[in-house]
Amino acid sequence: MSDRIVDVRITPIAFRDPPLLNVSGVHQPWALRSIIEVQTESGRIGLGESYGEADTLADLNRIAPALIGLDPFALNALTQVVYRCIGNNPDIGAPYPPDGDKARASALGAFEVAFWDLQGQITGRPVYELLGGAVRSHVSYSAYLFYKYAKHHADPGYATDPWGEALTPLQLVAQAQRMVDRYGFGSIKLKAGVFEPELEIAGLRALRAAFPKHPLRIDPNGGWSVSTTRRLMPALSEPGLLEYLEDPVGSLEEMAEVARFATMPLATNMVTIAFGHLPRSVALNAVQVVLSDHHYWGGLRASQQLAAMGRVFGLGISMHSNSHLGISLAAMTHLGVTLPNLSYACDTHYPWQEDEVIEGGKLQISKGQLAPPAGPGLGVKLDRSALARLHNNFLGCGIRQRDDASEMRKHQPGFSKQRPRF
Ligand code: GKR
Ligand code: MG
Repeated sequence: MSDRIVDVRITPIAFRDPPLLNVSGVHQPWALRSIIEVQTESGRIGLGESYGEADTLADLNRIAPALIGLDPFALNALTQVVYRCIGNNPDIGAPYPPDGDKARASALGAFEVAFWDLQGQITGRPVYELLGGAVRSHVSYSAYLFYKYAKHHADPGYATDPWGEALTPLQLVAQAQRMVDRYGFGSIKLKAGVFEPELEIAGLRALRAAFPKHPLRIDPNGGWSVSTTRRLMPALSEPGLLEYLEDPVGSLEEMAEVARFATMPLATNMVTIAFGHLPRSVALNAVQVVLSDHHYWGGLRASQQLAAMGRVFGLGISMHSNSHLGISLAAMTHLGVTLPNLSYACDTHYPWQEDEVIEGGKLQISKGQLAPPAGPGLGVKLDRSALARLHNNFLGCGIRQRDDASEMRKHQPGFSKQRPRF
């Protein structure tokens, strides 16, 4: 039964995002995403969700017309179309150019999820079954803590949020408590690189005291130098403090240097972010845990391949996140239940977003876990009025590129996003 693609729509959206701090600055009041709809001749609509910045939108819109006539089962043809449209290279076996690769892999991931959704609808099967079946019923997610301001700078539409300020260890613990109470998370990640590292380690210790059994991680996003990380290592090595240390430093070579004196595994979503990075990463033993992310590794199939590489080379597999809504979470969860070696709770920004674009509102994480939404495909449907409202936000918000540094300069005029910061 053939049900070919007749229409592809890319709708940019914007939703409210709290003032979360990181090494690059602070989140803007609006986060951008794109909603991808791939429609077949029988009227089925496959969904995807990806980045909403101008460069991604341009790539997706360049590819969209070339998908007309494709069969949603033809994932290799999809790959070739993407490679032809982005980077002018139809050879899917060609070496991975680090610069071009993220753009291609991201575009592929965006459409590939919609193709899987269609395959599921056509066969009456959930996506995880098409991916080989579940090895677990639920995916575990971690409480993703951020230092944060109480409100955005001079944004009358977004005066405060229910999370409040989090700038001190006590406030961090309160944030964690709220996350754990509401969602039952069983592990905790702290986004760091914001304050002097000793202050952030004091935050970790406060979390450890309040949540003695929760595995903890810290992620300064390359905000520390190698020598700072060396200085901090005794404190970070306190027994039972960290399950892994994520991207303390900003390059593969520096991660390799840190790995030589680190007492815990190093994780990354910054230095090993494409298949072409794996050989050197493995040769240098620069990282021991790779954060998968179907949005930029090339989709669900590529993420399974990454997990297989992890098995071959003894790398742990975890999952990275950015601000996102429910189509992404559904895809992450379908994927996550199929990965035998998903050895850590996955990151998600989902609790930070109040808005939703799928029917029925927010998916419910409970006991720190989520099962894939039931039903064929991804198991989620677009809420058309929410889509129109969020698109309207996009048209009016004035943001076209995420820029945490400029946003931070409204709070601290001298802020620069220099890295390493400490
Ligand atoms: O949302 O501020 C943020 C994060 O810092 C995000 O941009 C990172 O991509 O969550 C991510 C990470 O783990 O590095
Ligand atoms: Mg990270």
